[in-house]
Amino acid sequence: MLLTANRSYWAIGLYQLSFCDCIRGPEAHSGPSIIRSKRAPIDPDAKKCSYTFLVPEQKITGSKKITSFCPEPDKERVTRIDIADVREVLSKQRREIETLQLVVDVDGNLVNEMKLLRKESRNMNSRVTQLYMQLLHEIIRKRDNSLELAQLENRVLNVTSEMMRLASRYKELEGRFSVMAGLVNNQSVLISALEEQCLRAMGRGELPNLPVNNRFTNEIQRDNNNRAFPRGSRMEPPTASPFGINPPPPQGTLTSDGPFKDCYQVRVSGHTTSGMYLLKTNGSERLIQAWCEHGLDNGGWTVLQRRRDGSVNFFRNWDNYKKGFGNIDGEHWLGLDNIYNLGKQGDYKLMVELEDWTGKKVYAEYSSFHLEAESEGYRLRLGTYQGNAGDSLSSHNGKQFTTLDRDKDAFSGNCAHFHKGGWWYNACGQTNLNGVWYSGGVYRSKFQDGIFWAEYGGGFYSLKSSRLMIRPID
Ligand SMILES: [Ca+2]
Repeated sequence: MLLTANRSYWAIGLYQLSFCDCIRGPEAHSGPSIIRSKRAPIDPDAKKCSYTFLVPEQKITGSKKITSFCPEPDKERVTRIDIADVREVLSKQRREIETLQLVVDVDGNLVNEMKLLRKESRNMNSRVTQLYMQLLHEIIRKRDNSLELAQLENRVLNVTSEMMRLASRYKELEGRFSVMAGLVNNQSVLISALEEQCLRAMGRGELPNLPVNNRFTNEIQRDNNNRAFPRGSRMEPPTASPFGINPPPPQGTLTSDGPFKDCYQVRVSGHTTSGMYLLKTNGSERLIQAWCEHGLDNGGWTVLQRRRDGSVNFFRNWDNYKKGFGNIDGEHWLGLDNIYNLGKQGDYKLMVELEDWTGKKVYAEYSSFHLEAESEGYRLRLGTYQGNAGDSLSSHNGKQFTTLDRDKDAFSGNCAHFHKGGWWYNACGQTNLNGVWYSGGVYRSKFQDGIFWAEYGGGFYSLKSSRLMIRPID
């Protein structure tokens, strides 16, 4: 056994032997028996000794005799060397242990670091997975967005092309409308010229066999200055319509007195029957035929405009609106010039009377009313509203008059073209009492061109009848 031990063990064995076995008998050992050699008798003084080790036989039966000779040199010196060796070995082992400890420590740190790195790596993996999913989601979303964008682009393209088509169609219609408006204008001019011609012919007595009666014509006179109406006398040789059509007999008759400055004066003079009367405004030599309404609110109202059956076309030019047109006992427009001259005479108020297709009548009254001169485009000047029709005219207050051939409105186009009338249009406005008369009130046009009063019936309900009337303020 001792033969196979390492060096350190061997050295330790020698150390023990050197202190114990030289003085004790072989019986004290339980391990190998040590027998003092016969050839080296014990001599207490002698430093030299030899021992015989008896090692128990393992495989070989019987004891094995090992003879060892202690070295002759000094026993203590050998022991120091051994101790030094042992110490060196111990020191070396300690260093190795320390080195190993250091290595272990370093390894421990490395392990910890490795663990941290692994943990971080796992976190990173998780984060990368998350980012990947996000990216994937984003890609899918973008693809969806791209699809939506493509669809939207297609729709925009479609709408754009539709818009271009409509714009082109609109341009075409606008061109046609301009042509038609020009035609209407020409016809209006022609009608005016023919009317003038007829009146001149009548003045010269060139029209044969005209019926003679004591009634006025109900046609508004274009140029009353050409005709001498003797003051205080009955009407001049009556005429038929300049166009050869005998009009229905007017409801009112003229009186021998007059002309009057307005219908209020007619009323004050004692006339209580509504009808046509001859007026002559202050400072003007022009005689005006006008309808005086005496059946409403104590009478004395001078009618400026009347609609009731669509018998007169109101889509006319500036000159027509300036001079007036229509039939005094029916639909007519008294003329901007006449209205202006009337308004100059004093303080008037305006009454707007409206009737719907159920026969209901409503009114809007304005506390003051007058027009500015033609140079100001016959600008409308209104007072405050009261009534039960709602106020749809105040928004036109301060506006100039616009016709199909004279655009004074605030709209980029001409409101008269769209509303097919003449009015103090704004852009374009809340009322159009000179628009197209639609039987039943239902429009037959895609334009808002009926006789409407927005506050009563809305913009797409054409009223049955309307009247504009003025009377001096009470
Ligand atoms: Ca305009």
